[in-house]
Amino acid sequence: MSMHDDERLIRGLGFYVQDAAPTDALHVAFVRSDHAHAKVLGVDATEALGLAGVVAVWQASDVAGVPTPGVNPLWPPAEAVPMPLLAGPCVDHVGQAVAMVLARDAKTAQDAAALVLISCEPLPAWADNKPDAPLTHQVSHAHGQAPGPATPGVVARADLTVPRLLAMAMEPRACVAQWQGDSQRLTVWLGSQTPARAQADIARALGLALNQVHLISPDVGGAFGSKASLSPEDILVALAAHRLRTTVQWKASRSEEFLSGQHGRAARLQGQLAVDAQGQMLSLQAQLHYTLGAWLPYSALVPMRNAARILPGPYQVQHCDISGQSRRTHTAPVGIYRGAGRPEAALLMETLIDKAARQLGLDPVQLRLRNLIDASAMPYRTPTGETLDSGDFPQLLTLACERFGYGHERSLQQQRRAQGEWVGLGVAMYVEPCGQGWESARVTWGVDGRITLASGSPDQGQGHAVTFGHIAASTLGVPLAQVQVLMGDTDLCPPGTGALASRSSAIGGSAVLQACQDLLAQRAQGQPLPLTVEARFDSQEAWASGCVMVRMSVDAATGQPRIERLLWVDDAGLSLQPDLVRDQLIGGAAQGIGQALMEQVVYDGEGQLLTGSLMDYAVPRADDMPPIELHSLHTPSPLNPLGAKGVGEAGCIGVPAAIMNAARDALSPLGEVDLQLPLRAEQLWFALQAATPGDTP
Ligand code: SMO
Repeated sequence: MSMHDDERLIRGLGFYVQDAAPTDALHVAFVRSDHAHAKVLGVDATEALGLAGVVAVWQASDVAGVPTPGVNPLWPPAEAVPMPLLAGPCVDHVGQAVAMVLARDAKTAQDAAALVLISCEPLPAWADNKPDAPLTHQVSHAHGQAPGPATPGVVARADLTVPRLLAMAMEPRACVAQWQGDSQRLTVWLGSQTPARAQADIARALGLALNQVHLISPDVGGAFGSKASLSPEDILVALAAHRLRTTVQWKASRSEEFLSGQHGRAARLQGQLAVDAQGQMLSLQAQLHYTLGAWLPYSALVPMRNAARILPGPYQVQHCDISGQSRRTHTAPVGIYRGAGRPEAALLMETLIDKAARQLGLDPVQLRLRNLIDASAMPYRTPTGETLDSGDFPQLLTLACERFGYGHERSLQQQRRAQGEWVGLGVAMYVEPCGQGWESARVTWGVDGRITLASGSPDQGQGHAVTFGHIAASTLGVPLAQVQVLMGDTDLCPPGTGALASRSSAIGGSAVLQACQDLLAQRAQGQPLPLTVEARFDSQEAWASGCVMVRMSVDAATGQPRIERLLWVDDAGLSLQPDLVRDQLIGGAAQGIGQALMEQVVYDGEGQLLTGSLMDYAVPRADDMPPIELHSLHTPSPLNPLGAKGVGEAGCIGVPAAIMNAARDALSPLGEVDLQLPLRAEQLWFALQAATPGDTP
């Protein structure tokens, strides 16, 4: 990983796993299940093995007993759900790998895969939102005294479905593994957010010592949570290279990402918010239902846990009763995806607040202002037991209103409604817990004056290699060009947590700072070069926050929604590289807009995937993006020396909730309209048809 990456990447000079073209590699093709749930009666590879160039066809019995990675041990699931490398005795989702073909070239591997015969006996299957599916994990948070039934005020209720999504990294999964006979080591090229954990998981699966696995995560074309843990396919590629003492290569197609890549979200959120006649939030109750896939990636339980603990957001709520359940389905695995539960929390809370405001006849901004936690209350202990380290929520909202011209926008809305237009304003506030745990840095000051900085947190396009380089250069007082940044290589970098959950700048950056300060101190004491210092920075969670405001119109004839304005005030603490922060916010907003308006992975009731390609799954394009007006606050986090918080997930958290509120506000002349994400034209058009002839916006 070098500095000044944008130009290199844009010019096509990046090096991705798919660019690795080892000579004499065996190529892999997977035979995948057509059934969502079935007993595998037999796998017949006779014909496939007869094809010239086919080296092996593996099925479940060939990989039985291989240790596979488990889930995060902090939260053990109620039932053990092992990751299957190849399906057997049952297949548990459409697209699950049942057999693996190894051949001399990719085309032969694919041709042979088509010749493998699988016989199955179908079993009952189910997909998302089955209330009695096996319960794998649950949490509950109860706090405070529920208000009596006689308390005057309103109770807002919401029942929201959060679509299943695909992270849609530009680069599908790929893995190359090469056995080095002379050193008895396996080199694995894999796009990964967590190289150290991937190295450990592969070593354990293969029965190798940790240092016998060299994991290289080169340039990565997007990850967003979906590359935070290994796929069965990755382990199989490594296993084959080790067993056959050769080089093995696999590249997923886009369709394979839909079939067996990690999905995200897939939740149903039920909540009710009681607010007294003065607009004080009294009670928040919620039941969060999360779907898990056929097996559990390392962080599979995180989205539900996050949504439950974050739900009250930046508001003071006297009484909370929140429960969450995660249940298993016959679908591709569901894991973390940009936001990991935070978007669901914001969507439910912000929808409830707007509904309560309409019931009270109170402006939604006013209702929020009456309930926001004050900056003077920081650090603030939330009713779900979290500690907000810092933030100034009233100032966020006030600044957003000022820059948006909120009062003026409301009068424009009135004017346009009078002319028959459907126009809505949506507000959403959010918190983004980030920077949790630890990260490492190793910094070497060479005799030639050059600085080599190695971090445990790799870069998948966020650009934090540049941020880290700047921290080193400014701390050590050397030109940036003299700093080399190494990431994503377990031979060159110290073990670390990795780049996920918006943590790299806050803790990875702080580790770099700490190592550089130590280095400087040693140099001041006259220690001779070369000097190397390693640091580990450990932290409690820092809480970023923000406020998004949207103006949306809905075409009366077609239902087509149009985001006319999107203004956003984000507080990610002290900003280290404003350009990179801006780019992260805009990228996150694009994904948030996709979630709000168009993206949805759909299974039918029997677990058949109906959206298996980009023909069926819409992602936002450049012309779907509105101009985004960005403003920021910089409330420093007291938890790290950079005062930094996270920024990576913010767009997916605040933007969909604000868009949802804008759409509901636009249609509010029709009464309370039940809307669900994604807000496609069809749904809005149908809602408009409910208008009686006399109704006007
Ligand atoms: S969803 Mo993120 O990469 O923790």
